[in-house]
Amino acid sequence: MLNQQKAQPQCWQIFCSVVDNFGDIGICWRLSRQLVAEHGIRVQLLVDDLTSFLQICPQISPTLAQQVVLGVEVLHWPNEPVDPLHWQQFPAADVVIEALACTIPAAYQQQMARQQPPPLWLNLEYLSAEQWVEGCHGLSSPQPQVALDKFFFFPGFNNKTGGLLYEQQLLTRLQSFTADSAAVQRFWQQLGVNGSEYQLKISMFAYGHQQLDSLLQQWQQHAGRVLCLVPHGELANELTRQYPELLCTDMLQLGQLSIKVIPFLAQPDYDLLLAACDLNFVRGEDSIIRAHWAGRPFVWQIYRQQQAAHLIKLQAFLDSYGQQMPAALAQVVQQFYLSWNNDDYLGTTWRDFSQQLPQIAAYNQLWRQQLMANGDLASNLVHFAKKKFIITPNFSQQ
Ligand code: TRH
Repeated sequence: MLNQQKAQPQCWQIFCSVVDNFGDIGICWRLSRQLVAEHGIRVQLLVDDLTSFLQICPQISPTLAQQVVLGVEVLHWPNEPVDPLHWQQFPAADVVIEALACTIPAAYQQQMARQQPPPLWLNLEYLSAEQWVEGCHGLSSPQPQVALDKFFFFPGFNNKTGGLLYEQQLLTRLQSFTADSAAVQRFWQQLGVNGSEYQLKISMFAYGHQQLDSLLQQWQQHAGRVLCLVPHGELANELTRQYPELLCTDMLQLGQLSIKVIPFLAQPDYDLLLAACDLNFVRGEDSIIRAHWAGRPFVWQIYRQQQAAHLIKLQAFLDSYGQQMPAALAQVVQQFYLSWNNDDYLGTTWRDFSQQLPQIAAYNQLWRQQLMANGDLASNLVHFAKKKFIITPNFSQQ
């Protein structure tokens, strides 16, 4: 166990349990890096699945119980029941974040309660554009078992929420990348693609679609050449089952459409992919936000929940995103999103949607500006902590 000393800088612990896929660790990893790099905070990221982590961060050694990567102390949080003594010897940080509905161990909660002053306990929630979020953001919830308060911190799309994750230099990095045609060309070459051959380059990160073929058919007949890049994963497997040729060819050619399965990229490279493509299909909570920053048209496949709860979240997002769009454009966008998320036939909606790509791209630039004006989530968290925390000498010096 790492020895923590109560000295500068402030220490934050982020607990991350990987429920499924890469969104949980994707978000926690970005937040951790940013707190270290931009706020000088010492961060311990406790994560229960280092193998998933490795997918988005090649520097991770999945067998190490503790390691430091990009300044973040990464600690394996074992899933099996751990001796309560383990947690009793684990010093609580100044700020403890339970990320994305995970639950920190009871023995550790006791440890937090024993600490004087106790840590600020935050629950970093899932992303939603639903209106109730605004009323709950920042609220405290008493935890009688340890006589501590836990505060809810909600990401979101307006200034009544905690905002969205983005790094201070992100736009500059993306803009200098897209403005440097040699760098873009090198990027495509690394993926084994000649980018200039295609009129429409599409990245396709999705859970799958029962009528994907109706979209692929449209792309095969597109006026110009279309490139569809599919990262390794469930959709790539689905396509390979449908087109076994993908097993032995680098690039599948279907009329105007070329399909290429690409490796799962490290997070910073995935940002570049989103910026280099003309249209990005994204899924889950983290890639949708990265697609926003790329400033290109995007289509969101929301993570499915029981009893279609995700469709309420999707509608809330569409209402918020489309609020300042011309009505006709908002309708086209909404229809395509709904067909994409409901596994509907995509032929007609794609034709309408594709005609609006330039308008969507222009709108997305404004929408991005509006979102960024809410401040980034990491800075908003630090701000929130400063306000809520019984100001310690450490904190006030930051
Ligand atoms: O992987 P996801 O489907 O994760 C999901 C969602 O977050 C969902 O909301 C959550 O409830 C569920 O997990 C448990 O989609 P998401 O959120 O977009 O996360 C993908 C991460 O992978 C994101 O950080 C971007 C990253 N990524 C790469 O780093 N390289 C890649 O090549 C690709 C395609 C993605």
